[in-house]
Amino acid sequence: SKKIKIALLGNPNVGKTSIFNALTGSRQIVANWPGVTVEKRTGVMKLANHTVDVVDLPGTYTLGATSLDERIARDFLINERPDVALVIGDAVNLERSLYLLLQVLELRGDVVLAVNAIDEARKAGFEIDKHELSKQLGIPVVLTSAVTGEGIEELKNTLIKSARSSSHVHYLFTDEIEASLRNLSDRIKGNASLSAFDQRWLSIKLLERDKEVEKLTGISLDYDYSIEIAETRYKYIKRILSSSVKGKEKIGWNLS
Ligand code: GDP
Ligand code: K
Ligand code: MG
Repeated sequence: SKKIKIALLGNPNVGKTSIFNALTGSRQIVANWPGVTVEKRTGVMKLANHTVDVVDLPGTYTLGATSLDERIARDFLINERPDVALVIGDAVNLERSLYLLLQVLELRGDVVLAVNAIDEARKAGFEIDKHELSKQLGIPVVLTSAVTGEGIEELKNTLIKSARSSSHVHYLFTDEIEASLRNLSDRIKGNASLSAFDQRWLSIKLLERDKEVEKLTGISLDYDYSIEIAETRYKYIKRILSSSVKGKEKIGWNLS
């Protein structure tokens, strides 16, 4: 069967490498990303007759490409087009994890969320409803613990099934921002050198005044919607979490 490529990403210290190890076992190579001293871990996951290439991307909070780690993660998603982006979330810091997840969803649709450290969440006394979370986000969600092994087999099966799902837009910005996004998409559409990129994603990045995308598109706006865009994401996350997490008042989650 066809070789599948999966990229792991998530905030720093959420258990990416631990999950990567659980998926690939000893079938892995550690090197550096080209030209930089950031560690690159690649490995192979075996499941039934499938052989899957897995890459452990550097930890990031956003995909803004303002740091080297962010740029490596973002460029990999754009240039290497993995079949699935596996976002590792932290069950005890899910808001922050979802903030990154939404940005991955803006970039590409084939996304799976692993809510890791579910053992710690249970200890802290709250419950995450993975079916509700999955319904709200429109993507598969698996609860995992790299420590107890919970959810690892389910995650492997979910990853194999998820390759080649289709892209969606999962939430909308204000009418004003959506109108700007349509305008920008129209401007970008005519540019053949940008055909490899998702137009909506490029447009969002232009409204956020992303320097890389400004260079890439040759478009630089004289307004900046990055605050409004961040607020929309956070509002959406709050709504999702209020329906899919029980007992979260016990741990006092903080935003940004
Ligand atoms: P990374 O920075 O995202 O690659 O995270 P690591 O895999 O290096 O893990 C960071 C820390 O969290 C380590 O001490 C792990 O042992 C711990 N850890 C990872 N996954 C879990 C988990 O599911 N449950 C618990 N309790 N700890 C975990
Ligand atoms: K941790
Ligand atoms: Mg790591």
